[in-house]
Amino acid sequence: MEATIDKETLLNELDSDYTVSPEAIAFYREKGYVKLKDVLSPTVLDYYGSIITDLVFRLNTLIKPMEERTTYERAFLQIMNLWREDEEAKAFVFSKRLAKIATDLMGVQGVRIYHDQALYKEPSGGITPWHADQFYWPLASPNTVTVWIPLQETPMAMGPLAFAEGSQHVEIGRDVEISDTSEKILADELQRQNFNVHDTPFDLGEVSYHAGWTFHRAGPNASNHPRKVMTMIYMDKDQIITQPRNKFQVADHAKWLNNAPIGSSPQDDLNPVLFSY
Ligand SMILES: O=C(O)CCC(=O)C(=O)O
Repeated sequence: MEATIDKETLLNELDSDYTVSPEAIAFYREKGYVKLKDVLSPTVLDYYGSIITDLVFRLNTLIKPMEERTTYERAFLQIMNLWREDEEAKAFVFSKRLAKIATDLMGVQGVRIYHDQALYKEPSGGITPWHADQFYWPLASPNTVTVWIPLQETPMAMGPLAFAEGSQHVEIGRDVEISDTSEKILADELQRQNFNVHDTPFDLGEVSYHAGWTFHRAGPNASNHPRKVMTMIYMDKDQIITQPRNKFQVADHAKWLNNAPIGSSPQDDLNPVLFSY
């Protein structure tokens, strides 16, 4: 007989406290990322993972064969702002547990959601080229962070997320969009400057948080299963919107910030505060 799922217990877990150690906070601030174990239980990942997967396959429009896709299109199926599509996905994305960790790592008073995105690297999916996320965002301060949540154990063969340690502090390649060019330029430059690359598997329940200016990449998915990942991007709740500096930021300003005035803070309807002290 199938065990019944107690939704109350799942929701309680999503809102419960996770204590981030001072060591983890110091590590994040120095290296620009941190990996944390046992953040979500297998039950929560399984339950919300299947809701997210259903949404990904319902909303996905990228159906052309791998060999006809660009490098970016080969990297993953990318479905954004699931929280606005489904109440249960919203409960997951609005997890206070995950938002509080983001708040504590950045040392701010609270965080807003910028947007969420599911990133499903299909079997035979290619690399995610080196890049830094904040290149895409018209936001003033570097207090932005993404939680990367694998919905299954993620061995090296599936393309776990890898980080160039401490790269958030250097202003290299900050004007390059994610592409074969960013992969080449940044791989060369990060190696020339002797950055250590942290590339290890993720256990089930383990998640990473990386800062908006930390360079990161992922290998291809050489397994026979999709690498299912959910992500949420948080920003300091007092973040200020800046004049877009490239065409991607113009698009982000319209899509994720509702064209809120330059110089103002993001607005509550599209970018609600998910945790605040
Ligand atoms: O999942 C991936 O392969 C890339 C993820 C990423 O770039 C991000 O979450 O910022």
